[in-house]
Amino acid sequence: MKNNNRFILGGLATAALTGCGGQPEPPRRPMNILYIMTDDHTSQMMSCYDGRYASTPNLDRIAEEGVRFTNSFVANSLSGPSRACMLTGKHSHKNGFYDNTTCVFDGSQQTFPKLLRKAGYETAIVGKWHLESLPTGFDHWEILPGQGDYYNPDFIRQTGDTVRCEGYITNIITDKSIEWLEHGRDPEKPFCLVVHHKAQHRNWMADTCDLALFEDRTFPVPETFYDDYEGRPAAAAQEMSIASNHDMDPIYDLKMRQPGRKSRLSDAYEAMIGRMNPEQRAAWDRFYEPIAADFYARNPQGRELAEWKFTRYMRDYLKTLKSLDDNVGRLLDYLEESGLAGNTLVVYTSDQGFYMGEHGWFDKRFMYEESLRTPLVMRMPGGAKGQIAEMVQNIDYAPTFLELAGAPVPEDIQGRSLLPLLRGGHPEDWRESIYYHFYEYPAEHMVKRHYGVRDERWKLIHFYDDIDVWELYDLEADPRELHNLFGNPAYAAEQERMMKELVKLQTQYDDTAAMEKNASYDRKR
Ligand code: SGN
Ligand code: CA
Repeated sequence: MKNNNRFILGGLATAALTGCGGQPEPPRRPMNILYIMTDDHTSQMMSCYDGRYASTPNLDRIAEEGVRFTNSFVANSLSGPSRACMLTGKHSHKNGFYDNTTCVFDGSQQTFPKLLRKAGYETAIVGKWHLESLPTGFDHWEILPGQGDYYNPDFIRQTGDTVRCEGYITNIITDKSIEWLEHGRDPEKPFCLVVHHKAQHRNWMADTCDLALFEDRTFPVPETFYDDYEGRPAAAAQEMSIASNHDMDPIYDLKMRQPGRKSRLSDAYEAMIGRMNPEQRAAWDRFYEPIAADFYARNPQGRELAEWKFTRYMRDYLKTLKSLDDNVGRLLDYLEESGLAGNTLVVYTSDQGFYMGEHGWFDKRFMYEESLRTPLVMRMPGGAKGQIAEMVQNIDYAPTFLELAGAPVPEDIQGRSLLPLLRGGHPEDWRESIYYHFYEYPAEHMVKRHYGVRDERWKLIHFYDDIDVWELYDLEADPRELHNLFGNPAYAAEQERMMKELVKLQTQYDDTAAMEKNASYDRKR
């Protein structure tokens, strides 16, 4: 066992502890865990991280009353893989869930909810699951099939039946979560409730009550919006460009529907709005029809079209986010009102970051900063407040929750407990770099397979499979990652150092398949 802590009591912490004065402390109840994760919510769109675009007062509340991690990263920037990393505390090559398209999560493997149950917790998950097999290790679950729907979504229940729920997804997930907290759980047990929101995932369909918001807002395009990808062939090969009508579909993504007009994804859009009830549909059409009529009448082209699409994308994302923030506020309020807040760790994060026009993109996948990073704020009663700058990763959540519960952390968990940081400590032996590996290729958005290492200042990436390209970035001099320094003799020492760091992490995490692909380094450097 590792990361043992002095609070381990084996199962429920009901025994008396000896305080520092030698006096027994009163029995302490293990802390509850509320883990809220939003799909595709990026820190550029969370006001405690970035004040330019969004206002997220309820999410910020968690950070204000607790901590905000300023260097929080994922291990594989995609939904299913991130969820598997989070549940197991292991990188993709160890948990077996590499990509969304070919994998089925092996639910017989060790996960933190299973270990929490052994420690006496009651566990539940509501919302997006996206791991193909059905959940294991949860006392209660209600999940969306696949990506789920924004309007009148179906839920798969534990009984095996699929039921349609009337309303807007973010409200429904919150209702179900509060319902379980209020009436579903065993009040005698500590709980771990996992709330997985479907918003902010494509295609950013807002609640009808939020449609009219942000229509007066315009946004300067990011500095890298017109990136030419020079020196970065993998970046040039992607299909996630806002400007491209193939990649970002005006009908499906931006709701520019007109009767008789077709596009690559218009049928998928018809199916989505086909789920709406007459009232929802009337509000929807009332809002988007005049915008579509104006758009097709003006028929913008070139940069005008790209920037118009960017504006609509940003507005829709913000509208969807408004509901998300409101609903997280409802959950926080419930914790206060029910008296649970004083003994509940609240975690808010996303399954990865997202591009909001940086490099001209939407979507994620790349090891570049915007999608490698993920928002992470936590509020632990009695815990530290402020910012935490240590590099943390989504494989760290599982050991954190286990340590908090007083449960042993199995040796094979690859993440490290964040509890010392949450208690205000700064362990000297904290990690100095993180490891990343993305596998979903060939696939939608055409982001090539790659792995790499990032430390405080440098990043080394190897794109492989049908390409063999190494990239090196100095994040201090080039935070937007526009200048690939790989092979530049002026940076040979840093390059060598980062290569050694990469091999060190691959060895530590036992990613032998990736190590075999390192051979090209010597040919290319
Ligand atoms: C869907 C989306 C993609 C997105 C993936 C993965 N296309 O396939 O744009 O990259 O999900 O997202 S859509 O036409 O179905 O909207 S993930 O967050 O679930 O990994
Ligand atoms: Ca996602």
